[in-house]
Amino acid sequence: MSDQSVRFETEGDIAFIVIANPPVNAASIAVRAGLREAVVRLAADSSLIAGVIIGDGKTFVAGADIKEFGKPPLAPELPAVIEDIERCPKPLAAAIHGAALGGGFELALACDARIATLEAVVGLPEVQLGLIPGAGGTQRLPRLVGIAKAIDLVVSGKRLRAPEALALGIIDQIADSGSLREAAATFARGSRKRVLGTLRVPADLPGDITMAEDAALKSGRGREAVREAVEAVKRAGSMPFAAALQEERSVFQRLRNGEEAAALRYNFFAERQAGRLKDRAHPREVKTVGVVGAGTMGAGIAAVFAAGGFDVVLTDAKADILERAKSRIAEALGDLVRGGKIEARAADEALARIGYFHDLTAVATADLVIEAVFEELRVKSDVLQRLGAIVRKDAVIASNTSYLDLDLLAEATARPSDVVGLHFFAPVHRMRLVEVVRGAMTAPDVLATGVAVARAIGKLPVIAGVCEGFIGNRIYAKYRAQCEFMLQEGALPNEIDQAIERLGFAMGPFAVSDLSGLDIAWLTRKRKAVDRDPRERYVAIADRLCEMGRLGRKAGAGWYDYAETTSGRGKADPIVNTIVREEAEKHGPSRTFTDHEIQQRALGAIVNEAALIVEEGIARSAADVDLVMVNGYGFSKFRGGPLFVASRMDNAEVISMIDAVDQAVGFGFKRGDSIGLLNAIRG
Ligand code: 3H9
Repeated sequence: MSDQSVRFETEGDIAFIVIANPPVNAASIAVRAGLREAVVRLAADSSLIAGVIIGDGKTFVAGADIKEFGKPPLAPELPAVIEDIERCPKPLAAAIHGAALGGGFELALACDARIATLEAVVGLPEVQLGLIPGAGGTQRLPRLVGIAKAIDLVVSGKRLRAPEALALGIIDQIADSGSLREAAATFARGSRKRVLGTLRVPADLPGDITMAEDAALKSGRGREAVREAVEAVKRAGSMPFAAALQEERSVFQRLRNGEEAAALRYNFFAERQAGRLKDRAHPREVKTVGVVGAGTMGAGIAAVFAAGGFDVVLTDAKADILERAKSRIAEALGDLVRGGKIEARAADEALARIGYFHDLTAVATADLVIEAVFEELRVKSDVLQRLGAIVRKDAVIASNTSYLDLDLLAEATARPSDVVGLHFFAPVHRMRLVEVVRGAMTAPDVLATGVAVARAIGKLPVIAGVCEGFIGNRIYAKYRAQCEFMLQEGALPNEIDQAIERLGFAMGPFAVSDLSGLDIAWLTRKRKAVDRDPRERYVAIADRLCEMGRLGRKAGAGWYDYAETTSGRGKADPIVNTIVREEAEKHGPSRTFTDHEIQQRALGAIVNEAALIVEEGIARSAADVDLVMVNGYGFSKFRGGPLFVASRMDNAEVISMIDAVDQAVGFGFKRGDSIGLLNAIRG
């Protein structure tokens, strides 16, 4: 072979076509060209009777090379290579270890047999990248499992383990990892050509296809990739194979060039970069996790670590809080079971892994201790000071603070190099994000431990530096303030919330505020009132609501009225609107806002603060900021994140957005290099 991305090896009468394109054997151009050459060679060599396609390294083939997607396609394209494999007169078996995903699985489906190791996974995750399978997956898979099951698999992107794939007839045999090569060779030698395209699609039970279609469209409401995937799979039952393949290809190409696919690709690579450390320090070993404080956050943290296989020691000085934590943890684990995240047995095992103690010294032997006590500097410092003395010298101490100065907290322990921030989001068992906060003194292996444990419990770690609110809460505060300024200029809460939801947030800021309660922010404002510079713009509307006892959903009223709601969504309330108008009159001439104006002001505030955060080194990249907004603040993943959205605008529009924010903030506004930030995304 001209390139070593595909090796051609022979053993007796069998050819081994070995794909060697680290790290994940993506089907890049060199792989496709190499495969094509190998198939020609196999067909032409009369001493060979069959072939095995196998991956070198840790996996079979992870799919098409996603890095090639933003560029014009290069021949030979994967569908053509797959056609060569199907047309090869000699049988080919796919020997699968690791993952056969997307185009990698489609490659295996073109082979005459599939042998996999027990740990191998197969699947078509293209819909999660805003695509449909583009190399025959929508046509070959239904010929093995029927249309209803194929709709489910393609739309969910589910990664099937080998036993499940065997039961569905997707693979033909499971082999030990040590004998995969030989098992596949034996299978290939005994195989006849079995071209899936020539098979009839097995009949589904009446109603099954409609049910699968309804479920798919419900789960992916409004998503073009989902709608197209359903249609493509259904064509396997209504259109000749070759024509359906062509149709699949043209839909794939169109989606590939679309905005959703671009956003999801961006997100895919951002997730893989997040939490990656340059100094390659080894994390400390963690088996037992101590959690101090058994309130909502502490109980949630205990639940996710137990579900992740760690032993957990949960402490709280108050008996009633510890008791309440038991039911909170059971609820969280039950929720994970209902959501299909863990099995019922795993939830029972997790419960058995948690010990409950009143005495703080119970955490003395833990490898990692996370404090999750009340968010107040004095309270947290006091606990951390005691932990510094109690906790083993080689253990890591973490704080779940969401705002406070981690360096001050670390000092309290008298061993600041052992301290890292682990900022979880509520509800802990549902929210993927963990801000791993690096203090000035945090040792590299302590930071690495924070990242490693977050990953081990299935969370997405994003590294943040120390400042008030870290990445997420600092940006959120500026964005929220901007939304309140708009109230003071005449926009109504529901108008702002609706515009913000159309921008991509799952909920607008006032609906969020009602959900979390207005009281904590009110207390903070009162505490900070003495230090406030009178030149700073201040909006008193929330204070007035709090004074009226409108503390949010729990009080039946806040920014909205919840008296008659059954859906959880409040009704716009004339009382609130009157207060807003009164405050707007005091501020100056009030006016109406368009959706677009609201969105620009909100986005401008986010972009500018993100630029400052990246310049200050609090966040490592724009992509990290978007991951935080998507995974911690409900911004739509399908739109990439607020910065990705802004990166699609032209510079003049971005600058006018920031100018509007500047004008609204007035005193104290600091401008970041927004264009530089967005250029990093534009590449
Ligand atoms: C497709 O196939 C379309 C077809 O239907 C049609 C074609 C015509 N391409 O995740 P990791 C990189 S769409 C390029 O940390 P793990 C990744 O960026 C594709 N690069 O490893 C990272 O690079 P770096 C459908 C890829 O062991 C490195 O590999 N396939 C690709 O935790 C390690 O990645 C998928 O959606 C790729 N396809 O997990 C599968 N995949 O080190 C996507 C990975 O420079 N991949 N990279 O940052 C995965 O799910 C996981 O990577 C996998 C390994 C499970 C394979």
